[in-house]
Amino acid sequence: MFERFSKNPLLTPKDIAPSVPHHRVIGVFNPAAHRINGVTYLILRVAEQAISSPDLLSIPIYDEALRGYRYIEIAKDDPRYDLTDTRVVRSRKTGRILYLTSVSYLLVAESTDGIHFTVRNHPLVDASFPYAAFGVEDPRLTAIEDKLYLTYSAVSADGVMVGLAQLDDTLTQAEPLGIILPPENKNAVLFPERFANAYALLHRPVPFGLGEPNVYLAFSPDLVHWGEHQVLFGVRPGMWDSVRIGVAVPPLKTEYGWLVLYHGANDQGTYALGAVLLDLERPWHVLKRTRDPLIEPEAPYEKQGFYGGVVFPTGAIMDGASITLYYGAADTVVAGGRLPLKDVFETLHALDD
Ligand code: MAN
Repeated sequence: MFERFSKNPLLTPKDIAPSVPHHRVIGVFNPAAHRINGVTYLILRVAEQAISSPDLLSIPIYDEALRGYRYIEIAKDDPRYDLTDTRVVRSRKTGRILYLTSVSYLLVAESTDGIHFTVRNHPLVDASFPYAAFGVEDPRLTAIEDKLYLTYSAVSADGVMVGLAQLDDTLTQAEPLGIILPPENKNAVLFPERFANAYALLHRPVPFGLGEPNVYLAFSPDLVHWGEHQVLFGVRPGMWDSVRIGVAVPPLKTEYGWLVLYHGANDQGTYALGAVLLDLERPWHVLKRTRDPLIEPEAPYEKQGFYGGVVFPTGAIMDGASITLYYGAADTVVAGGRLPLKDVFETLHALDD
């Protein structure tokens, strides 16, 4: 049912100049999306690695005193480290993540046809933001009462947490409003409307001991202080979304309810897309959920890349009868396509069905 754009991938690392000369861009992916007055904006996640000798990994970490990066060098054959997941450096002893292998920042691109994008030169949000020395990742953009808000993952030695920023109309300035959820939490999206005056957010904490990574709903009087946390939906053992889930794009208002697209991963690390439907007035009521993936990695650029087997939508624009989706493929490129609403509703099942 998902119709990929024939021009895919829309953006690749070759389209982006590195932010410093001795870095190379290894990925442009997981973009937030928004359309104002016929212009489609994407806020791209750009990932860079430091160029180093082939037997070394040189890890960029933002240093406030330097107002730039410092580098930690790791020999690729050092037995203390496990480098099997291309995205992270793990301790062999504890299995825990010590560093990321790349640093990410956010860059704006714009287009009048939604397909051909011009990329700006200056990062909108980068590792100099609070708690982001390891980088800024996976932005989501929501317009609420004509103001633009960006949620993103801030990554540092303290963990992965949710940051909030307000953007101006031209997407040239990001004003940090603070860390709104502590580690580990990711994939936070704001609803475009308030409920009885309260702002609403979906987010995905990762419990360390007991519990699974469930999607939560929370409310706030001011966008900064969040409470009334409640579990909405979780992983499904034995299914394509058995290991991890997270909301993909801000909730889409439809006549049947809030359509919430979410990504899920199985034990093979394959990322696909599903959906739940929430009640319009009482979004804590999950009405329906899809059984099989709406989109899964099929195209070569989704199957192969820095981290293959990933479709990761982060931007959506309602286009009449279909949703235009922008997504990261294989943690390497930006792709897009159209998902007809009718097909999505046909695959949503009542929860007790
Ligand atoms: C996971 C992946 C990476 C990401 C880190 C930190 O390992 O999603 O792409 O960089 O988490 O958020």
